[in-house]
Amino acid sequence: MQGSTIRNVEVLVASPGRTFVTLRVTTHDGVVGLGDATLNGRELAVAAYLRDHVAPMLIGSDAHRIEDTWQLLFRGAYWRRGPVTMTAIAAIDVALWDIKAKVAGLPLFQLLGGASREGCLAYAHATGHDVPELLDSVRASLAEGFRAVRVQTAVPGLSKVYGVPSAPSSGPYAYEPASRGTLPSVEDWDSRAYLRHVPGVLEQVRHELGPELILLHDAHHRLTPIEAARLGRSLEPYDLFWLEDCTPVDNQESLRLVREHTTTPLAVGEVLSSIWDYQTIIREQLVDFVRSSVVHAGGITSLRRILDHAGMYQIRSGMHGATDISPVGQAAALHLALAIPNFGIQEYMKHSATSLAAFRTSFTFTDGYLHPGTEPGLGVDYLDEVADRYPYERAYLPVNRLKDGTVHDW
Ligand code: EZ4
Ligand code: CO
Repeated sequence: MQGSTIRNVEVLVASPGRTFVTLRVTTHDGVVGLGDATLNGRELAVAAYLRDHVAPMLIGSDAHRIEDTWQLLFRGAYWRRGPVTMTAIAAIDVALWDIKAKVAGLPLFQLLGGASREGCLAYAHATGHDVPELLDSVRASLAEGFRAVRVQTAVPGLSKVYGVPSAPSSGPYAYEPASRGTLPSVEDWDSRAYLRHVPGVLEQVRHELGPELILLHDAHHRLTPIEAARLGRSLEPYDLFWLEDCTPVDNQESLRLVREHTTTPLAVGEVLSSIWDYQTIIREQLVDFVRSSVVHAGGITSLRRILDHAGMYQIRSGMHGATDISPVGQAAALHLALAIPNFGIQEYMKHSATSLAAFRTSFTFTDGYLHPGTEPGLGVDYLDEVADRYPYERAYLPVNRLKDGTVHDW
């Protein structure tokens, strides 16, 4: 397979609408594979990791040896795991899957076992400063065909809360947490104010929109385990599909306490990067959904392994799909989501028109369901002539501080 040796590995950094790091692998035969290497707020660390340390190792190697390459980059680095390393490995892994599927002439999901469903149930983001604005935002998503919606709300007394844009929302996709500028923006936090306010909002949303709508909420890593337990219990009457990141997931065992107190389904993992980060959570069945994206958890090769392990415990997928996952990462998620047995739901935060001008995508959204499309490979092209018009601009995720100035989890 001389023609499938890797001729070129390029790291493309651009900010069409927001920053994306895209990896492009080209074989001697001219087959091109794309991978998403975007790590929000720390993009250039992954770009340097790939360009300076990984690319030189891959030139001349066989693009078809996906598993061997994954093992080489994981075990061969000696320094294992962590988001920078695993995002870099993911970008290579996805690009090699893209190449293999293009050589086979098949959409990638066919190489992963073929379709297990007709489409992947997607959820939208809805957001509002108050309940009427939030209801308008949910209704806008429903009008687009969504059957599942994540609801986030402002909290009285807090000037800026995760999931709610600072200016009145100009549509369901106006929210983007990373801000351009020289320094991270500072948001404020008060768990007691949040816990007092959120159950009433969920109650009104459920009451207004009826029992069938699939509702989700993201607590975004801010609560202690006992606060998370209390929130989960107080939200039980409103039948959430999941409560996400109710407490920071660094200590996997902390979810035991939450689990003992509530039947609200739990989702964690958008910040986790390897199967080891899930070891206790999965084995003790402490959550219901795994949130890792293909991009930040080592690619299709390793996320599939995590999800197979999760499937033994009836835990399903809920892959991260915020706008910092590029269209390449989103397509990779959809190929995997269509094929796995234990699919749960797919986050779908649409990219801006500017972003979509730089990436030609072929996945579809119909009646609330996403489908990766049937083009060979991932079905995404990178348009240099568009992306190159948007040079890299630094952007940071915000940081959180309590009233007394203490840094809190964002
Ligand atoms: O804050 O993707 O569920 N989605 C999220 C996201 C994350 C961002 C971080 O880069 O929590 O909005
Ligand atoms: Co989240």
